[in-house]
Amino acid sequence: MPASYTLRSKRVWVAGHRGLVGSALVRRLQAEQCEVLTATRAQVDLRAPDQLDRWMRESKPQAVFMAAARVGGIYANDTRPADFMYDNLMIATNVVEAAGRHGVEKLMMLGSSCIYPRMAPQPLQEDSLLTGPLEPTNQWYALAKIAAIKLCAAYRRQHGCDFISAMPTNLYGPGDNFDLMSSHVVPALIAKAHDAKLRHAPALEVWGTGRALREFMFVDDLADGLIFLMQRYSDEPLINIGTGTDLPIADLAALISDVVGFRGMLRFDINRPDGTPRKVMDISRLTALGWKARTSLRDGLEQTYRWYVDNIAREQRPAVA
Ligand code: GFB
Repeated sequence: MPASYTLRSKRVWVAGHRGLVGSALVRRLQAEQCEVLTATRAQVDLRAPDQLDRWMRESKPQAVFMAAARVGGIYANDTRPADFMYDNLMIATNVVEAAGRHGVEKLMMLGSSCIYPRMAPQPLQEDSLLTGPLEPTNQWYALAKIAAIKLCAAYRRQHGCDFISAMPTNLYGPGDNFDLMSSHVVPALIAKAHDAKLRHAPALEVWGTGRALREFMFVDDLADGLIFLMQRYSDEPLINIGTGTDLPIADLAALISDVVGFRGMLRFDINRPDGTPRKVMDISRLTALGWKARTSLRDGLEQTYRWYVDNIAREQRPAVA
């Protein structure tokens, strides 16, 4: 349902402002003539309802982008199920409940394409939610996010809160996490390709078969789309946000090698999991509202690599594959 909500002159809280998505939202909100509110973990632990209640009473946000979450790539999700489930359940529950109690006008919950069943028809439609078993490597994170989406729907129904849920596809960009054991594939391959180039290594190690298919969206495009949805979307069903285009991980690795200037081979480690065989979003609901992503994958990777060289690589010793 198209809606009209303005951020102008509002107090807008970006929960999770230091993360990949939160920092892109803070950048993009500079153009909206609103007051951006942020809270560090030292100020408020979002898992602690009392701390959050106090902060909400003092800060009085009118709109909330719920970008705070414990996130990570396939290895982190698979090996730290308790952290991923507990932290995300607690953070989402507390923020939604506090937003409802303190009269927040509008809240956007952010999820992920991994909430959809592992074998859901592709492209992934919003209606596929809860129609089949989840991907085992990230079911813990996915379940917490599904609970968060349903919580927003429940507050909407019972209390009339204008809480909406947007589901981004796999993301990348400046400010990403480049730690090899907890990162997603794009920052991992950028860091490994850069390191392999400097060491004149013969090969770049890529996890899995290289055949898994993924869609990638540049985080500044995402921030623009989320602000568009905050202003234009007001309904219970979740809404996908992506590019609608995917590619095999092997092709992504070849493209990243080219962007980084690594000329060696790709070596696939099939002892590492592929995860979901394919994840590409059906973006027809979003497109019908009149928004689409602008940055090509190559452009986005070039910007991300430049950010990595300027901000991370200079500070670091060589990465380990
Ligand atoms: O980005 P990624 O960790 O997350 O992995 P998921 C995507 C694909 O890239 C998988 C492969 O098939 C990986 O095996 N890959 C290849 C690599 N080389 C690497 C590497 O060096 N590092 C990493 N990390 N992957 C996550 C979920 O799933 O996606 C989260 O676990 C969340 O819950 C997030 O939904 C968006 O796409 O598999």
